[in-house]
Amino acid sequence: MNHLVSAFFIASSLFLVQSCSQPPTSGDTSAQTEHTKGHGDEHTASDNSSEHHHGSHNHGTTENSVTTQATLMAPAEIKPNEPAALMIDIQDSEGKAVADFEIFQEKIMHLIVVSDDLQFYDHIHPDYKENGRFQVEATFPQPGNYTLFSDYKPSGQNEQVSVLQAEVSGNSPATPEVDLNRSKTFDDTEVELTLSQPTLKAEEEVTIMFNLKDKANNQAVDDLQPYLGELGHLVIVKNSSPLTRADYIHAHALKDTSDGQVHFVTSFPESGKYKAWGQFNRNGKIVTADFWLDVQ
Ligand SMILES: [Cu+2]
Repeated sequence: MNHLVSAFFIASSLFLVQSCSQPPTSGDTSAQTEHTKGHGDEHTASDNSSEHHHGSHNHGTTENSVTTQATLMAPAEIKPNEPAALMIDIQDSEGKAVADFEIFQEKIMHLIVVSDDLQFYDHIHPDYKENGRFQVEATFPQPGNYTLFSDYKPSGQNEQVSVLQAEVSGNSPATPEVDLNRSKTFDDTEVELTLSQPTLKAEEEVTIMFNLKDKANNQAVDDLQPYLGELGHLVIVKNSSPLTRADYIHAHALKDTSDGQVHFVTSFPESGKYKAWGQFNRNGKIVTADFWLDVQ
């Protein structure tokens, strides 16, 4: 740790008010772009549980919004495929360390790492040290720019998402074309994506359905286990530059679907190309299934 250079990339502070998977009710315009995270029903914070009734929230007046900021410290040079020790400091709007956090979805911080061309995705869990500081080792496969969405919950506050950026040395590879194929194989799992709507439209609620089959027998998988407390997690990032908090969507799986079916309800803030990564736990092995989506 002591030969870390304090290379500050970006400290980003964001208002993340009440998160939910429902579109905001009419009359609420102030927080529309932030309404991109979904909660499972059991994901109920003890401090403000009255706001969590099956996704139908009142967005007007009861929100407990807070501003935090995150600072990323990384080695002066990050090389491709070499583990890099990262530290993330969380501070309040006055620069004071935020020291107390709540565990949510089984972890104290969720860190989503994507390459800015959305080819690479990783979901890792930094350890909390003290005084607002988190540590994690991350490996970046290719040169280029990366964005880190750091998701955490200061005690007694709403979930926060801070956006950090890192650069990996070298020449970044050419970006492959956007592939809108809805049927793909990921190791032993065949995944087919279906949508409740023929066309995805901005600000319209949609159900995104992952249909998982075992490659060996072509049958619906029957070995799904909870992953971070739920049947699956879905992260969606809008293809844009630079990536911001508004480009990040996190949805939780609906309950009680049949074998091999994992469904998510979400909506997209605006039109564009989005990359979606669904993550599922097949008996201890995490399957990450990625698809591009085109939103009109
Ligand atoms: Cu996580």
